[in-house]
Amino acid sequence: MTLQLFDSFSAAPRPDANRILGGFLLGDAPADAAPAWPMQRLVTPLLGVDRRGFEEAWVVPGDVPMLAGHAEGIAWRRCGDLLFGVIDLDEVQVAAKPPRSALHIASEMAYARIFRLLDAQGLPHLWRLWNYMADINGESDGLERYRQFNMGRAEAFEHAARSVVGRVPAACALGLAGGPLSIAFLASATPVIPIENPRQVSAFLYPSDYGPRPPTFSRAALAQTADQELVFVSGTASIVGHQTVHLGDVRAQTAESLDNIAAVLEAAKPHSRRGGFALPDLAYRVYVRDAADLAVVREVIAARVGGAPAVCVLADVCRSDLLVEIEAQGVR
Ligand code: 3EB
Repeated sequence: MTLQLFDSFSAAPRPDANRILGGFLLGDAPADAAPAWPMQRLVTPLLGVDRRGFEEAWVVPGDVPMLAGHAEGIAWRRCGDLLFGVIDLDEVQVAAKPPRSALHIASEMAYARIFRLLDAQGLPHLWRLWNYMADINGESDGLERYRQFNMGRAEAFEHAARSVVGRVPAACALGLAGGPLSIAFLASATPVIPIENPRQVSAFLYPSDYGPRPPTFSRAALAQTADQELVFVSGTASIVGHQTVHLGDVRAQTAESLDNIAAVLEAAKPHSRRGGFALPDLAYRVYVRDAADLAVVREVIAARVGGAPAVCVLADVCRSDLLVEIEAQGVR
């Protein structure tokens, strides 16, 4: 099984719908009818391009049967041992049960549903998760909403008897102006190699200064199949140790984030069968808190990644002092 990444900024034509395992649509273009494949929509402006939409999709070979399903708010497709799904959960439909907020409960519920689906499909190994929610830095019930999400996520992992430290998937968690709690996921029958960053405290070991429960993700995941190696670099920000550095300085925050990605790639190298990945080998998604920072962010990234693709969107990063977050993936 080979996985390929399609994106709508490339010159290549979009592959046949029956070969798309799942994907993403970024941008604030009015929505067309939902496609046949699971697609996570990020309704937020694209930055620095003359386009209203950016589509990205994971493409599988045409000769392996595609299975699909839709239940409990999850749309998914499976091809061989790989499954891509999206769950959208409208938290206003979820009742708070003090002291647990609606977002806390919705997060726990969404992950519990994902874990049930993966158990039913016999594909327990999560590779990568993409988490989006409205108003991520907003506070309700005396706690920042990202911290509420972290509580629900950690509880779901525990209820499913999954580890919350060490072997955890790669992920990102961002805020958008509105919309549901939306979680996309890529899972498989085989585990990934989780990679940590020697420059950073593992997020799952963050001290309680950042909330009652630490985030459940690894800094990167290295996936090895018979004929491919894939790397998923989690959302990466200007954090050294466990602290935000370069307060208010978007240029330095961007450079520090890239230093962190480079360090993660370096840490992955000894595990690679193909010599690892370097910064120019990856495709980037960049979350910028303030559109006015775009030019600086793009300049710093371009200087380090060469011509590698990088799509920028407006989004809130999960600490209010972080101005930018960068994630990346690569296939070879
Ligand atoms: C950080 O390093 C920045 O909660 O899933 C990055 C990637 C971040 C994933 C998550 C959060 C998450 O803590 C924030």
